[in-house]
Amino acid sequence: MEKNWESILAPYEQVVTELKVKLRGIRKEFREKNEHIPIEFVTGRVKPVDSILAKSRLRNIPFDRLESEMSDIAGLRIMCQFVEDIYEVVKILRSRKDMKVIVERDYVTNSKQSGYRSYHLVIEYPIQLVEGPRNLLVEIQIRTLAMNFWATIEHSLNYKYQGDFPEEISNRLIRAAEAAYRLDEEMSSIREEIQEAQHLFSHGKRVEHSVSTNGKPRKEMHDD
Ligand code: 0O2
Ligand code: 0O2
Repeated sequence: MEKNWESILAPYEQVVTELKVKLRGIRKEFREKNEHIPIEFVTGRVKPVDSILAKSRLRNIPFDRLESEMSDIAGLRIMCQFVEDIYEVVKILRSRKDMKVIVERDYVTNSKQSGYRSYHLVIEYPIQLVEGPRNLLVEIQIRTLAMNFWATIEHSLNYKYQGDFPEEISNRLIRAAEAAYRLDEEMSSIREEIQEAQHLFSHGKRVEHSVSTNGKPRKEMHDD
């Protein structure tokens, strides 16, 4: 019988939407406290049906076990400026009462053979549906902008080579991953300087926004 994927995936769409709002909410909390924001931006997606089917064939996951065995049908990605921010975000997520971290994979300190770096969490997230509550698995990938740059390029090259890179290309990718990591290390070493500059910049923007052309204060606005 033909499966109704739209209704199967609807709860996952809801999870992704809810979590995007919550994770972006964390940004807002830090901004309001005028502290360094460990989250630069958040993206999310529900895995496309053809990718779900391909992965279930590859991993031998029967349809009735998709919910319990495919942990990335709902996926969120959190991008950070600094490596240190990744661990701060992990700490924040571990301490939340509205989700439960059940798996952690630290590919930041233990990069994959490909050169891939990122911190992966699998969480259990409860949602409320008309037919009752359900606990769904969600994969959250946390990485720096440099790690994301590398992973995005490598992922698109994967489409061309189907994971079977010529040796020359995979060596170049490994070197590029090392260069991206060195960039992260350099940025971390001048982190305080950068943060101070960002603090001054965002403070300047707020002052600019709160003074209107006639010099009278007006409603405060914030830029992202
Ligand atoms: P915000 O509040 O500015 O982050 P949606 O469901 O509409 O919110 P959509 O269109 O499904 O989001 O896209 P996705 O892939 O979930 O998230 C894209 C968000 O990431 C967009 O934010 C982009 O502006 C942001 N984004 C993507 N690339 C970058 C980047 O390189 N730097 C920054 N700072 N942000 C990036 P929104 O939707 O405008 O919301
Ligand atoms: P997509 O949607 O195309 O990104 P799991 O698949 O979670 O059951 P696994 O394979 O041990 O188990 O998970 P892992 O390695 O923790 O995470 C898999 C996801 O991490 C991948 O999803 C990618 O998004 C990302 N990833 C892992 N290794 C690499 C890599 O070498 N390069 C890039 N660009 N991304 C990587 P999928 O399944 O590929 O799906």
